[in-house]
Amino acid sequence: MMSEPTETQVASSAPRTFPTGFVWGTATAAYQIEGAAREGGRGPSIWDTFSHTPGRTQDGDTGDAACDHYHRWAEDVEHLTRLGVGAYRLSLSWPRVQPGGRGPLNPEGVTFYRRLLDSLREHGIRPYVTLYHWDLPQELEDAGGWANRETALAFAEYARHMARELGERVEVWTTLNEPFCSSYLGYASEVHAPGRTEPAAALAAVHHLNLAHGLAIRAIREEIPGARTSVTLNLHLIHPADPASPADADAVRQIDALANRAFTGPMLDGAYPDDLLADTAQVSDWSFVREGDLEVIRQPLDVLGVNYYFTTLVRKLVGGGTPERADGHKTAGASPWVGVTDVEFLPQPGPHTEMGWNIEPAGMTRLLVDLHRRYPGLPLAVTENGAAFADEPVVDAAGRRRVHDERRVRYLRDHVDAVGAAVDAGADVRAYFAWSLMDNFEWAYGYSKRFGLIRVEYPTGERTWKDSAYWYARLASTGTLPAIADAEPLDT
Ligand code: IFM
Repeated sequence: MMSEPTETQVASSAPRTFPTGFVWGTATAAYQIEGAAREGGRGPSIWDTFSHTPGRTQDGDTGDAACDHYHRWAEDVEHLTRLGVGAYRLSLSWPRVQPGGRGPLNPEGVTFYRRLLDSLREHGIRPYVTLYHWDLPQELEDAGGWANRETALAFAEYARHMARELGERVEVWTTLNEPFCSSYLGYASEVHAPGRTEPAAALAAVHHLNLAHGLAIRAIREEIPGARTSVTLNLHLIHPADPASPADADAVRQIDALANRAFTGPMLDGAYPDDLLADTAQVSDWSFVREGDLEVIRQPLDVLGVNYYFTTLVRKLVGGGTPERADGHKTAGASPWVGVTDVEFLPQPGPHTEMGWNIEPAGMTRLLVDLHRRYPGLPLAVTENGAAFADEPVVDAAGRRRVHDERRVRYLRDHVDAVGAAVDAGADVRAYFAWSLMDNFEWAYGYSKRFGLIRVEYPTGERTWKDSAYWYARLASTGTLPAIADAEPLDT
């Protein structure tokens, strides 16, 4: 979403209380936590291939073992129960339930998720299920991946199968997580699987992901007429370097078109923006958009998922040269910004997280309020928000293992407060999910970045609650924003 620079948020003095029924949850994704990559009949995904390719991930890390959630899921449900969250956002591993991405299901994989969802329900935790969080079955990539229209059709069939198999266990069905990353980072800038540098394929991937979303929602609703459906987008809040500069305003427009409106346009407004098509005309004629596609893609949604971590600062590059690319995405590869050669992404003032991302809670308020104004009838959920910091465990005076992650507590406090400010301003935000329940495989960064409320030791898998977990448990049980100091075990 475009934005003018915002005023710094003023922390309120009275503890902030959220509306009754506001949902507190935590989020994870299959490839990042499950491990058991070659167990239970699971087939290979593009992330198995990518992470096993030398040089693709930090330290050559892979998701082979990850957090061993596949074996420790019952323990993880206990953690969620102790946290007192009302919801848990997880993703299904497509290659675990349908190894080839087409054809027969793998009963062992389906049983794994049935048990997990049943157990969550038994513990009073509502499952928000994402169908695609980046782990495309390798066989589908071998046939062209998201650049191939057939992948969208296969995804719709997979969604239909999952609706039949898992049915009412699922509270909210989310089709895709951050199609921005699946398309541009996977097919243009090579920092995500499948690691391709084909700008035209990236635009085809954008469209086929959008199409997959629409087809999947249709299929789910055919199977479960009352299903609640959603998609999660990592919308960019973009600032111009000079708010008075028309050139910088145009840079904001260009990035907004690629990062945001390439998805909200077809999904929520029923069309690709004209300026996006014009900006990328040198790369593609978009002839992969067929008659009827836009009608399929624009499906009514019950909730829009928003992932928010940082903001983006852009300037029009005048006079050529190599543009600076402090855009928050790994810069090891080619540019993800298809068709854009004259926009610079500027570093932002601190503080920053371990990912190098600037911390700007007010950006979250702005994003949610802007979305609400633009799509007034559409409920919103913050489906991811959190911070990577390198905090080490210590043993406290009582002999307990602790992780004092005050920076994460502060980050969460300020961002949850920012969500509250959006609610106060009228935005219809219904839920907040902290990323992440536990430390996990952070894609090309491997295990080097820790986002969890719960620390995970590698390779033992031992879990330790960080102070942020104690803090979040208080928030989830009271619906009132705890103080930073309220990050102690509940029994002290
Ligand atoms: O870990 C990722 C997640 O998979 C998608 N959203 C951003 C997170 C942090 O980078």
